[in-house]
Amino acid sequence: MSGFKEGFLWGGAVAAHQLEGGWQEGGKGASVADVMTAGAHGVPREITDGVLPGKNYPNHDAIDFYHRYKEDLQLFAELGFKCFRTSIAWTRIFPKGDEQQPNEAGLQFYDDLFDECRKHGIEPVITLSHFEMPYHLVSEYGGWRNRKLIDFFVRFASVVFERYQHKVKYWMTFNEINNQANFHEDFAPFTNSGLKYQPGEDREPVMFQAAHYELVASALAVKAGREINPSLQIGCMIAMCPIYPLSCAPNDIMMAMNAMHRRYWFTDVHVRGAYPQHLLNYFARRGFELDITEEDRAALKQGCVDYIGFSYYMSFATKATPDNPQLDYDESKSLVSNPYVQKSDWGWQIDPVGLRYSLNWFWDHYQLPLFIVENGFGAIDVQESDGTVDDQYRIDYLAAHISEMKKAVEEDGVDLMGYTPWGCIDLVSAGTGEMKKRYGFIYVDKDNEGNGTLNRSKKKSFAWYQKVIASNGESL
Ligand code: P53
Repeated sequence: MSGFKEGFLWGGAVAAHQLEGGWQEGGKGASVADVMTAGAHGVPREITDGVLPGKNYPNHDAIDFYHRYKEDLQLFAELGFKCFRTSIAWTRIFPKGDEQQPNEAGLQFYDDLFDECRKHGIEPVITLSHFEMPYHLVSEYGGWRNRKLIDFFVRFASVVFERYQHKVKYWMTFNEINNQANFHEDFAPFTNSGLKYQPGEDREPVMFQAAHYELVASALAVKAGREINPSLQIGCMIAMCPIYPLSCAPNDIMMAMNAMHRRYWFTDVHVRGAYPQHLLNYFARRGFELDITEEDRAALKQGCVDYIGFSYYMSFATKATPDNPQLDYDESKSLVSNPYVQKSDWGWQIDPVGLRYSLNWFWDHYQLPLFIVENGFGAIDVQESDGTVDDQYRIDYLAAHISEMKKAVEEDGVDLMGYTPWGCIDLVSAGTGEMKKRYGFIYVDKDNEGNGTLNRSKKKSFAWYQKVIASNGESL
């Protein structure tokens, strides 16, 4: 008998900007994703000053889910999905972000989408902000470095909670809010928070300030959602890459502990409604003077999340070095290669056991229900002449991870709500903007340059995942 609970939410996950396309349809405004060009492994996506002629912006058309969602949901229903995780593009509802009134055409699109889900018995699971905030809030307000964004976000959240409260029960506020712990690179600060740094600017306190405003906005949104409808379940969303010590040398252990502190304190604030003391001490040591008011602290306490949603793709490793006596973690410098695991073509360390470890880590720390809202294998798929794709490597990756997730539930007793593998249909990669980095059970005929018919077809993993769901995780 399977240990997954009754009503376990098997499904798949995507995000609006990575699949919808229709970037200017229905009154939609430009988002941060609309000003990012295509990159590749080792070639960062360029963040342009608005939309420039002659550049390749892969999110503009993506896989045209905006027009094809009925066909795609039909395939998800065939897979047996109990739930479907996507996001609401903020720019369809508030095209610039600072309007007083929402855009009805955008609201109608998601009404239709959620009705279509419900028609198939598929529960929508919705992220409010998934790397797609209005670009206007960046160019006019400086992104989340500006406190005004709290009100804009809470207005957006309240409008959609009110509108969809009878169609959507499960929500998350900010996707992978902790990616910005990697603040030395440009991608995470921009996609998480709409931050563009000045040359020479001290980036770290800016990141902490932006994250603080987001955490306050998240808490106020949770509070507003509960007032609108107490049956809503509102969670956070954390990118979990557990950071292992490279060895059992005591300073390697301490280095890994500090690294975990610096990447996962966001969860403490979401769950407990307060900053951990180690972080307050770090702010003091570094002389960061952040705008954190008494009112903010009260808001954080009143908006603790109902569950922890998280992504898991890979684990990290770190070690102490003599030039870093305080064992401070800098994500752009402190990570080392783990000799015990393999890597994907994009250098992501493949570590199924790390998923069991992560589930236990979250459960031990927080005792809140957990939801694996992303997991998957980005790979180059080859379509045979008969249209099939033999993605056995994807089946192997997912089977190994589900098997560890099962141990965490059955043997370790963690409370797990569901599992939604990432990119259940091929879509635009967030990190690189490529189509070539595919995750789906469903192949989409489109290449990096934007050529292709956009036809959908089933990969080998389609029938496999269908059986996994039908057997409640027994048949791997
Ligand atoms: P791509 C970094 C590390 C872990 C997850 O990523 C990440 C990232 C950002 O690239 O992002 C999440 O497409 C994110 C999705 C994204 C997915 O992982 O770079 O929530 O939007 O597509 C996979 O291969």
